[in-house]
Amino acid sequence: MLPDCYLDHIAIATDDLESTVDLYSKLGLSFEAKREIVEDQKVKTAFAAIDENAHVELLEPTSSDSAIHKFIEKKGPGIHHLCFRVPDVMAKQKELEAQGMRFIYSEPVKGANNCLVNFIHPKSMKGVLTEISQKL
Ligand code: CMX
Repeated sequence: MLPDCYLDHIAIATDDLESTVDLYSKLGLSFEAKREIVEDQKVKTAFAAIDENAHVELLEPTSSDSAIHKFIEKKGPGIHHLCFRVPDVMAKQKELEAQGMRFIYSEPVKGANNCLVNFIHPKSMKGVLTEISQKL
């Protein structure tokens, strides 16, 4: 049985999705053919499975006001966030907010791969932007 919280993906910000797909493919990862544009987040994504649960997610900004564009401008391409799968994202958000953690959105929003997601601010997670996600 799966635990109540497990790694879903490691997200990497890039300014060139396809050349980064090529790079990680050289390591031996197999990317899904699908590329998804997440309109709410202004990103284009590519996923490769690491094991039966965890993936690498590559993120390319689709607009200059995307959080990913801002991140790359400031820090350059690199690891952007970790995402953990939970059974109920709103319940987990309420539980963590009650313990003082700061979320980016007041309510979960739509993420890639038909998921409901929210992000814990890096300041509440020792410098790591952390997404929680629930499969719809
Ligand atoms: N990881 C760790 N720290 C980060 C960070 C990241 N990815 N992005 C920003 N920060 C840090 C900054 O360095 C800054 O730290 P200091 O104050 O010590 O300098 C602090 O967070 C605040 O940064 P900021 O520049 O004031 O804020 P930004 O405008 O860069 O916004 C954040 C940061 C996290 C609020 C914003 O990126 C956000 O809303 N993220 C959630 C949505 C998102 O990331 N979407 C893209 C992924 C979508 C997907 O997976 O589908």
